Amino acid sequence: MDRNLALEFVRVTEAAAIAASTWTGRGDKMAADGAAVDEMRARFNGIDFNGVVVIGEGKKDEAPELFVGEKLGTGAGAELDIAVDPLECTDSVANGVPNAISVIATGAKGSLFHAPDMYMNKIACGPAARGAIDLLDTPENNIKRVAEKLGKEISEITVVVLSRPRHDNLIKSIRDTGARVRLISDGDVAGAIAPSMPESGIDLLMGIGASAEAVLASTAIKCLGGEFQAQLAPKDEAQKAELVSMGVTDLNKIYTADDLAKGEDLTFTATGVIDGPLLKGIRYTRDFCITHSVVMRVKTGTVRFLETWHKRK
Ligand code: VTB
Repeated sequence: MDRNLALEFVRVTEAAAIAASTWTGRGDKMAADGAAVDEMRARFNGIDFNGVVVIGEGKKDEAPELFVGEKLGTGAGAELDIAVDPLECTDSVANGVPNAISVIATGAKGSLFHAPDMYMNKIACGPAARGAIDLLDTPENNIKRVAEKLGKEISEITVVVLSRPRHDNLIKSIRDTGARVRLISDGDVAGAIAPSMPESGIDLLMGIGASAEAVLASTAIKCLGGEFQAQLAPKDEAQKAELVSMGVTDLNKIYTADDLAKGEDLTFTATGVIDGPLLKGIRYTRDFCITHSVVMRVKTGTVRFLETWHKRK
């Protein structure tokens, strides 16, 4: 039977998100991340699949759990590449600001890009603007083309950008065109997916974020029909050498969502911790903890939004 494992993985992101949410606003990002990681790992291992973490919490010696190369699942069933971010936006949870999610992407063995832990320069748009973006072109030209394609005025275009000093010039060039900038403190997984969500109010993502987030976002962008381009941005010679040792020969290559997440056998599962453009965060009522999740499957093109009420113990 062709099972949609992502529907089982949603229990994993729900549990990780709930665990992380108990740390919202407490100023302790390590504790928030630790709670999500422990919960995610424990839940994974009750599911019948044969997974290997290709994007995780770090190398084996840096991370006790969900490290790159770690095997997950009972070992029975499909062989899968697993990319996880048990808590995307640890700082946001610590500070109680928007956009944190718990997220899992899967692909057939060998399909997810084994991203080295470094920055990538990124641009993403939604389905209606496909063909209008070019990472190597100026922000001005990209915004003009996207506005034209969407039938909008430039002043109606909103670009989401991570709030970082490295983006000062980018932010200025975007504002100089007349477009709006939506700054986010963290979370360019949801940021990259947002232009593909019809009601996000976001037309583009631009700027530099982490490579792991690029792979995670690619699976969802493929499912939703948007477009994504990214280029590795090694910060020094040591990182360049790391890429060469991994077999990356073309350091200028522009990776598309298809390069980062190959084929159709791909899933994306996420649960909101704190409200963001993709998902609502966790709500507590007297008797229930309410989670909001999304489950996407590229093969069938299904996007399921789930609201789950968990009885509080
Ligand atoms: C981004 C952001 C993440 O890392 O990818 C960022 O989306 C990149 O690193 O939520 P810097 O913080 O150094 O800019 C996160 O903030 C955390 O993984």
